[in-house]
Amino acid sequence: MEPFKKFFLAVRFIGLRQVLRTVAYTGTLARLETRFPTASQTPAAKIFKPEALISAAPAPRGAAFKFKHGIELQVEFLGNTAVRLTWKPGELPVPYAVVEDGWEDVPMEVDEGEDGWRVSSEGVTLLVGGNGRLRYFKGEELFREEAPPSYQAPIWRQSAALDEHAHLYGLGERSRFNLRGGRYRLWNTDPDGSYGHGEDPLYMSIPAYTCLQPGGGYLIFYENSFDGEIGFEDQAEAVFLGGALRYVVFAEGPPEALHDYTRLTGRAPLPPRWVLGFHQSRWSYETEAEVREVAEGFKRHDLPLAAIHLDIDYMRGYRVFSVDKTRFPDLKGLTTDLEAGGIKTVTILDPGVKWDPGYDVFREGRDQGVFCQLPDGKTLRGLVWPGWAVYPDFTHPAARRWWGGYYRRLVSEGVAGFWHDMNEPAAFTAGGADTVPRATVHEMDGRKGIHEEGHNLYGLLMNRAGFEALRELQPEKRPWLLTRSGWAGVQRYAWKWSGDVESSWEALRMTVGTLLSTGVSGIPYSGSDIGGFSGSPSEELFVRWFQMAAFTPFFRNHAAKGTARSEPWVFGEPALSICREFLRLRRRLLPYLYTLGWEASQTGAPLMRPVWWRQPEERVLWDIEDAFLLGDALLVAPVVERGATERRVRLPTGRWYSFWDDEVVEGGRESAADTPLERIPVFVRAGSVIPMAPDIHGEGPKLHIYPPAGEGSGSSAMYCDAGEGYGDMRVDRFEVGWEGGELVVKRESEGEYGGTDDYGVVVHGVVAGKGVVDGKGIETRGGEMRTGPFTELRIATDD
Ligand code: MIG
Repeated sequence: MEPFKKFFLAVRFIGLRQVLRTVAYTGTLARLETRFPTASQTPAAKIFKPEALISAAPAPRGAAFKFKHGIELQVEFLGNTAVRLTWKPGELPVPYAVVEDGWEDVPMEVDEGEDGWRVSSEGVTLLVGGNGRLRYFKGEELFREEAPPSYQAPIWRQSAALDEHAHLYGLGERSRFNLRGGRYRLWNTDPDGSYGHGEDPLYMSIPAYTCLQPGGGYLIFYENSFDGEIGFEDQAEAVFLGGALRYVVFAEGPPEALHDYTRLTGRAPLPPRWVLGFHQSRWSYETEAEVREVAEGFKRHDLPLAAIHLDIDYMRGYRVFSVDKTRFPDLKGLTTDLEAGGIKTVTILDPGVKWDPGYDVFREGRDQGVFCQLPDGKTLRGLVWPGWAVYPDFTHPAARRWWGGYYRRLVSEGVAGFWHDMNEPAAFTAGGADTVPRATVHEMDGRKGIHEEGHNLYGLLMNRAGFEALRELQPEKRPWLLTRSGWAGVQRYAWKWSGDVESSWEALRMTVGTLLSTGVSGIPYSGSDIGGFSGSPSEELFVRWFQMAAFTPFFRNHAAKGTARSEPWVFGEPALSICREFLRLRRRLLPYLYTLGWEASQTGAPLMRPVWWRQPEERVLWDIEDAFLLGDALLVAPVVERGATERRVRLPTGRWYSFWDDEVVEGGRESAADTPLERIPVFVRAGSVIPMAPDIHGEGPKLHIYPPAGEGSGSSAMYCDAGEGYGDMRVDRFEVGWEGGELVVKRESEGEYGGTDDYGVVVHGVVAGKGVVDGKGIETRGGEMRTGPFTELRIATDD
């Protein structure tokens, strides 16, 4: 954007006074960076490599090596296929990302061979060369090879060979999926209100990536939160501006590697079930009356709605944890009325606390010494929505407790969930860095550190503070937080939305990749602003975005100030009817989505998965960035082109059914699918059982059965519980297969939750005849039958 235009836009959004402050803060920031340089800005003159091995000795779970120049390497097997390496010098990380360090003992061997030391488990052999070169083998297969790393105090640099076919994915939130050929900064950044394809970095970086390559890939996680960079040009290169060089290599295929990665960094707990419904938001619904009107609109147009979000204008002068009483005179009354209509209220929270001695949150925080300070001991003063503001130091346990204490204020007003924005942390500047000075001091839970290390942890720990507070405040409820920023492990506390994506077709296409990146980085719940954030979408773009979002874990409509209103009815017909259909479909899919949520809590698998997730050996799938799996059963191919009446879809090998008309489509090749405005291509994997809610309330779940091909079989699950709290649960596991012309569904159940004892069964793709439930015949009407709990259901078919 031209600077001139940018200036006027800024004045319009934040006012002239705030724009002038922005100019002032930009100057202050530059001065502070010069006044308090960090070690990485003046690194040591000399670059050291391990060069020669001095000593090697077995150590718990592995071995310890000493090289020249004081360089040390520690190797520890966490599991049979998970090995952790730590190069020093450099401080070890405060283990904010890690929840499980005590893994079971692994049988191991350490011995010296011709080509170096071997440290092996049953699964992996690591070969440590005398010069510090590392080679990783699975059996005979070399799957990773690292050159000796280099240390230029305090900076570590490492490079690893890349197979010419290797594809790389992850690194948190990125504006593309396949990362090959680019370099990516590890520094959480607000891209200034709008971003599209290729923008880097974004709000959430995570130094973990998955490598797919011929012969099998791996996942690597660098437990180092310093500013840094990872690139995948000719080689995989990693740079960290401080700390020890510590990383864990998980030598398995994607689902297993992510399982182990999330064993290390934690998994997302089940959300309250309502969160899986549709959310309506806007910056901002500014008054109570406006919110009521929106809720009314959803009711009038017969559109199911789970939640309304209140953006920053509900606050009094952007003071966090306050409510503007002129615009929201009775928030409690509002949330109570909404709740009566089945709608929850979510409010935004920004970390910046207004510098205002007359404001209790500021005063109390100052008295407790929980705000970030500069190296000279002065409280850091930054600039955000409330004007001059201070930043809680979430790396301080006292700050987390202090901050968490305020959620009670909004919870008692009936607020059901919280939306954490601006937690990169962001600050207003006129170009350049838009955060706090790099030398800002952090408590780091007693270990002390600077912002260069604490920056990427800021969002993670703000979410931790909120999550822990809500657990304590409402022990009978499941906390729900939505965040913009985070780091490894943030999945334990919050869902992630992809921020200020532009309203364009390119951005819609990119968003598939962005959400997939987030998912393979360990965060199972993500979503984007429907229609894009920073712009007013056309009806067609809005509809296409809505249709895709109906299959993403987080399903929310949101847009920037100054854009056209975009509630589904604003566009008139046919958009309204199409949105209604997809809202209903979403509601029907809730049992399936909820089951996937449970799976994520057990295995770490994201709800939205790359199409290669179960078939990573199919190389033609590695480049697909415009389609995704929802669980293993559904494949969604959103329409990301204007005016498209058909699109190409490549299905993984195997049999699939069109979700809309049960047509059989054989995978393993590309085919064309029709894309009239009211549809996007969706396919179901043969052998799946999809639990779906009925269209109308009051009946039990329906099991939609998609028969496997030929001799094949398939297993699926249905998870149920009360949808909130920590009571009983039940999992039904289904096996589907053919036995002599009969379709056989076996069910095993585990857990005490009662809920349903009435199942509808719908058979797709074949003509279903009589059903036999545990030996007793049941009637079939129009391919559907109803049964109580069963162990075995045999269905005669015409096939
Ligand atoms: O500086 O709260 O990404 O969703 O509407 C902008 C106002 C601050 C950025 C978030 C966006 C939100 C907006 N916020």
